[in-house]
Amino acid sequence: MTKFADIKGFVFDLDGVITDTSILHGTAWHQLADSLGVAWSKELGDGLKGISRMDSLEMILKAGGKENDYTQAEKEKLAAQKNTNYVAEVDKMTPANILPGMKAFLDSLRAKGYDLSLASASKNAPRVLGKLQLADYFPKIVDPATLTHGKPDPEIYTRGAELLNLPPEQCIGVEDAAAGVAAINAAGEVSLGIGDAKELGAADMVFSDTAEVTLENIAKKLG
Ligand code: B16
Ligand code: MG
Repeated sequence: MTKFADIKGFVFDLDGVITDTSILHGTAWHQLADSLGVAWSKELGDGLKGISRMDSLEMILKAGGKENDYTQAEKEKLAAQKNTNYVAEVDKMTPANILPGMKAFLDSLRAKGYDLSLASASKNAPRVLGKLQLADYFPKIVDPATLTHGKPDPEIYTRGAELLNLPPEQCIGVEDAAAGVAAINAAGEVSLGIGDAKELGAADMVFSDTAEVTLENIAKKLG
């Protein structure tokens, strides 16, 4: 098991970790599901966390038994419609939308010389970081458009460690979604989950809230 002293870098998820765009994603998908006549549920919304835009649409259509009702071109139009609604909300974001403690945590990582990269499935990640005024912290962003597989496949976290030129076992991956924790584990990194310990039970360590994520607390858990 990796010791705290072995850790040299952090690979971050964005949505649900640095800011709560998961609510905005959920609202925009909920709107689309309503317009398609697909019944919405909390479980359906939670299952979309960390899942790419097109895979999310597929999951919604499947939940409503409509997976064969649309052509690829029509699906792309639906996904674009959701994205237009989502981006309109993102553009209202400010640094006040950074989750509790996360700015201080990023500052402490920088001060201690840890290297950072971003492993978000979101094609809107650079835009979101800009709105939060955090773009400077993340010059190294995995481009999700270049990936073959989405989370829970390890690819995005493997690439996140490669951007840092670090072996995966020297990196901590930070996630709010079960699919993301599975991706971190499969990439061979140390997984830090933020959220419900039951939902994120596969993580090496779980914090119930972003405010608890500090280097001191990580060191305590990792030993
Ligand atoms: P976009 P993460 C993920 O971001 C979201 O959790 C997920 O709900 C969203 O569908 C996905 O990004 C794609 O986002 O439509 O903006 O490209 O959690 O991996 O940072
Ligand atoms: Mg997330």
